[in-house]
Amino acid sequence: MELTHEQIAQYQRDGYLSLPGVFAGAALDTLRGAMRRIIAADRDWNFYESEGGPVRAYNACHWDEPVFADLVRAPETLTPARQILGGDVHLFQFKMNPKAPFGGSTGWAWHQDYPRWKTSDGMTENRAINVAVFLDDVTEFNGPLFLVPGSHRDGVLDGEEHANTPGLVALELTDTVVARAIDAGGIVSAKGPAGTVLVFDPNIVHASTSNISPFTRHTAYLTYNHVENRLVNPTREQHIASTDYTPLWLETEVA
Ligand SMILES: O=C(O)CCC(=O)C(=O)O
Repeated sequence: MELTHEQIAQYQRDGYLSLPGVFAGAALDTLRGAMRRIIAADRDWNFYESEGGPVRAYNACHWDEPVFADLVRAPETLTPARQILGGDVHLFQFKMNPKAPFGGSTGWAWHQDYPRWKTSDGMTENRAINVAVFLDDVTEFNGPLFLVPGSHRDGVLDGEEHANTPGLVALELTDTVVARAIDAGGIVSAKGPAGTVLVFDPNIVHASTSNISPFTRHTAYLTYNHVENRLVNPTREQHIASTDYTPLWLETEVA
């Protein structure tokens, strides 16, 4: 799935691009089947909201699920990543975030992704991209991602450590920084039917609230990194920050 020049320019300007209807029909059913198997499995790689609480992130789903391993190499995800990053990429991270109904998940405070990867993993530069695949419909009710358009262009902003969830600490942005960013760019809510693909820059300011609706919300996040952009002092485990720099190829390229 090749992005047009206009779509790439839009991504560079806004820091995100929403592509509804990329997965539909049988392809979407296959992804949702894999989602259900991951949810039902007893996995070592999950993070929990609290001890004995609901899952906050199902990490490294592609290790357990061939369907998700295929998703990493699919034209719908890999091609836009390679186009935007301008070369060969590896998979840095794969996670599926649930938003449990009736407030079961706490949400994500305002943050940027890249500062954590720089601090904890030694990612040299922001030459990475998030490709989100909506596995459920995302509406205004079930905890959509909030994005601040254009905020990625300001680079790394002032943040502070926030350690409420072990292993998933985010560098939370200060209220002043968030207010300034929103004053400049506004806020959008990334909604769309299951099967939507949302690509976004790791420096975009983003957050999400808890989900008080009865409707669940699972989104898979694939983070690709340019193969030249090595992690110089990684401190986290492979299921969170992969140092396997093998370039990814589409199925059709390895045949
Ligand atoms: O899934 C969400 O709502 C937000 C996830 C997020 O911001 C993150 O994992 O960094």
